[in-house]
Amino acid sequence: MDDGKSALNIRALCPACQVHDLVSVGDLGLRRRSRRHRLRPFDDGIDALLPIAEAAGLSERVLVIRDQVLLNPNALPSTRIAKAPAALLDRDGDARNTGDGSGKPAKDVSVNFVASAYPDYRAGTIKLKPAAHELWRIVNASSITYLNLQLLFAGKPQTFGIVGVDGIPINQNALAGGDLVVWQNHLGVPPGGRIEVVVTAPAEGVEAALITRAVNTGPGGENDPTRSIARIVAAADAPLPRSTLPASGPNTTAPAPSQRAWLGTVQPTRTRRLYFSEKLDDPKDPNSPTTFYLTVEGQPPASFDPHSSVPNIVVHQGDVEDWIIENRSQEVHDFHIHQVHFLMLEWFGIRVNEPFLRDTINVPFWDGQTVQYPTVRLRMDFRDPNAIGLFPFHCHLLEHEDGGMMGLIRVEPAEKLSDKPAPHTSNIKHSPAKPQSAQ
Ligand SMILES: [Cu+2]
Repeated sequence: MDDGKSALNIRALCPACQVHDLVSVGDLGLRRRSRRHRLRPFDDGIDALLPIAEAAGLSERVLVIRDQVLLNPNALPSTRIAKAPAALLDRDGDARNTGDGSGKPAKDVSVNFVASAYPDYRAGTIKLKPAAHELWRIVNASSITYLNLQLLFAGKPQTFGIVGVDGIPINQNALAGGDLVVWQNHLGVPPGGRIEVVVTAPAEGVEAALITRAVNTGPGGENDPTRSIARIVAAADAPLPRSTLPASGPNTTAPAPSQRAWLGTVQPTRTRRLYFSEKLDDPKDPNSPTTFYLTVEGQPPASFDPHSSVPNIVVHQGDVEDWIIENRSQEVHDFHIHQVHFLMLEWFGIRVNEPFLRDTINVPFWDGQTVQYPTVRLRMDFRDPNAIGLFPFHCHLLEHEDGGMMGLIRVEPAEKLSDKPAPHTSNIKHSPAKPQSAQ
C-alpha cells in the first residue's frame, strides 16, 4: 500500500477528490446530448469494458451515481444523522478543504436511480455476500456534484483497491514495478469521472455504508456535504451480481501495452496555458447571471459558440504537449478533454507521481488572495492516430460548460518532416504577480 507520505512524490489519485475510468466507460452515454457534443467525431457512448487482470474471477457491478433536484428543498437538516468520523483526506493536497461537511446539498444524489434524499439520506441497499470480493465500476454521472466516496464498516473507513481510472487500467503503461492496484480509503470522483475498484464486503451483521464526504468546492462552488448514498448489507443469501468476470481467458488478459513511449518520458513539443474564469453581469450582485470562460492564453476570452467549428487549438497527430490549466475563479472546475488522455504532472504546483492516465481533473479554486492562481500541469497525448479530428475540451460541470466554459481542438494528420518548422518555443507567460480582473 502506498503510504503517500512523500510531499514531492504524491500519488494524487484524489486531487480534491476526483476519479476517472479504468474500464473505458467513456462518458457512458448517460449525459445530455447537446448540440455541442455532436461535434465529437467519435461519440462516447458505452464502450466495452476494458479487461482488468487483477479483477479476474470477481463479480462486478456498475454504480452510476447521478444528481437531481432536491426532493425536500425546504426541509430542515436532520438531527438523526450520526456524525461521520473525521475526514481522512491524504495525499490529495486537500488541506484547503475547510468545510464542515454539513448543510443542505445543492443536489440529491442517486445510485442506479435510487435516491438518497436530503435531509434523512435514507439510501438504497447494496446487498453482498459476506466478505466477498467484487469489482465496482463507478461513474459520476452527476451534473454538478463532486464525490468523495468512502466505504464505512462500523464507522471505520475501508480501503478500495483502485485498478482503473477514467477508462484506463492503472497498470496499462506497463512500467516495471508500476502499481497494479492503488489502495486508498477514499475516492475523489468529479462529474464525468470514472473509477474501477476492488472492494471487500463486510462480515454479516456489520453496519456498513457507502458515503460521499464533503468536497470543498470553493467560496463560489456548490455545497457537497457528507452523506450516505447507499447502505451496504452483507448476507449469505445475497444474490450474486449479474456479471462475473472470467477467471481466465481473453477477458482477463491485460491489454497489450502501448508501443509508444511512456508519456512521462516524452519531451513535450510545446507548452500552453489555459485558464478558467467567470464574469458576473453585475459585479456587485453575486446572483446576477454569470458567463463562463475557458480561454487559451493569448486569445481573447470568449464564451463558447456551439455553432462555431473554428478550433482554439490546432495540433498534429504525434504531438505531445504540456498544458497548464489555471483557475482564476473562486470555485473548483473540472477540466475534461474528449478523445485523448493525459498524465498529471503537477497539482497545485506540486509535482505528483501518477503512473497512470486521466481525462478529467479538478482544478483547485482561487481563494481571492494568493498572488498566483492555482494550476494543474498536464501532459497531453495526441499520438494516437484515432485522435485526429475536431473535438471539445471543457469544464465537466454542466452549468459551466453550457454557460460557455468550453473550447475546440483540432488534431490534424501528422506533420511531414518537410512541413516541420523550427523547433517550437514556449509562449507561456507566468501568471500575473497580482491577479487581475478574472475574466
Ligand atoms: Cu466549471
